Amino acid sequence: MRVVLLANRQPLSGRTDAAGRPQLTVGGLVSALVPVMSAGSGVWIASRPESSGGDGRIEAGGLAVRLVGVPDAEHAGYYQALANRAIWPLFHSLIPFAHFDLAAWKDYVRVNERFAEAALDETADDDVVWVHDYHLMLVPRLLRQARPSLRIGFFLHIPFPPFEVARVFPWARELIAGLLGADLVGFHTRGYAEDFDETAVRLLHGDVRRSEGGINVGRPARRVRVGAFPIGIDARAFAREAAERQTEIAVQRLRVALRAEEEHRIVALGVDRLDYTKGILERLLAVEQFLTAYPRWRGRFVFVQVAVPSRTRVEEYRRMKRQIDGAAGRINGTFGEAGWMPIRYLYRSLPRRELITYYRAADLALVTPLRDGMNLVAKEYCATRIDDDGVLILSELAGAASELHGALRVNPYDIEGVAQAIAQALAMPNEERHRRMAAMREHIARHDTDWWASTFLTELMSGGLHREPPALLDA
Ligand code: GDG
Repeated sequence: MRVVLLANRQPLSGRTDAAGRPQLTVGGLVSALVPVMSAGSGVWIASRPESSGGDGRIEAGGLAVRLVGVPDAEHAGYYQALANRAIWPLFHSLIPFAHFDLAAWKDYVRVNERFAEAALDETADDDVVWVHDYHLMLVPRLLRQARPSLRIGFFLHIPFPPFEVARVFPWARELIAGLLGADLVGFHTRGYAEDFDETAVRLLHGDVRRSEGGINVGRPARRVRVGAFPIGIDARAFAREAAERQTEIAVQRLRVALRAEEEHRIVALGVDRLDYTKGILERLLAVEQFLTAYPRWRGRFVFVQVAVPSRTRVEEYRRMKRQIDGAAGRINGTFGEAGWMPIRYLYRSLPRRELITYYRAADLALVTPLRDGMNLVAKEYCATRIDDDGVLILSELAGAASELHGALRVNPYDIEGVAQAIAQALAMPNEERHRRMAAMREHIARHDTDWWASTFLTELMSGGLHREPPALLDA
């Protein structure tokens, strides 16, 4: 079976690492799908603005990529204005961040048409098409209209919002009808799948009826299956790289540089794209609150925040960066001393080995998004803790909270609650830390990227019912 995969962003950054291997672009979707696509014979279709080269094909690192050229102005409307400034904030239930613009919507429609045309061109009758994420929600319907018998899957990497939020989107009916062109629509959690079902039925009433494990569309009815497929990571690769001698040495060096051993300092870590959904500002305020409420930890607690630049041309992101810079400076100014600064703030993307070094060096990870489809950083942190040590503090508003029961759960808006969770993590007995981490590692190892992709694709091919994924999930 050949998979034709559609995702806005192409996975190859165009750069190579020291060993000459192609470097990947940073982001959850790319991290998850590259292992799937580099193992097979399929093609990855992505967009590229004309000024960056437009139409093209690239093959590297076992990946075949077809690039769909898009005029720059149209790309800006589709990507910056509609996908990133309208759908992204709204689907994370952050309504005040959302901006709606008819011209941008038209660009979105046009780019979705371009993707559908490229997919039809690449796809033989027995191939399957797997469409990804919120940039391409109209594509399944366009493909269904052009080729009714095609196998089409869609996976949404971000949350699906409750009906009352979804209906705010001025073209919500078109988006939902777009997705209903698929045979199978997948989400990270059962909660998102249920919100989608409810939204579809209430917005498109008459044409759409609920059925066990999915939705019936039109008359005679065509069945669209809807299910939860929590995304995994390449857990084995993370564990292997974490165990390498080179990583061990780097971890020791880093802990020495942070004076973690010599002065018994605790190292806490946050890793995110710099995005307002990730709750970085609130997390800094929680660190400030922790140092205020538990003064005995001053001088003995270091919080490292890695923030990867993202969507730097969007105004909301620039404003948020100024706020985060300001808060980090203020907290260091208030508490810092000659030999100790509570916050180390890295505003750049780290090479993968360095990222793994930070994961392994951290006594606790603060993963506190305001809303997050899944959050792979939480899973990666656990997968690298091959010593079964370390504490994960996890937002209950991240999809990952449905699976990672060994984490300390927090409400990211509750600054005092997060500060208390830090204190609880620091007081946790060794045995409890190990037990919690071992359970999470085992779950992550069993439900890895291969498990996720094969569960989705098997379901897409089988045509059976799917509501309960094999993993145990909360709503
Ligand atoms: C979307 C959804 C969902 C981060 N910093 C560096 C770096 N990263 C990598 C991490 C991880 C990925 O980026 C981030 O993934 P997340 O899942 O945390 O977040 P999003 O980018 O928002 O992803 C999310 C995901 O899609 C998958 O469905 O989980 O909810 O929002 O893999 O390792 N990688 C490197 N250097 C860094 O500095 N090399």
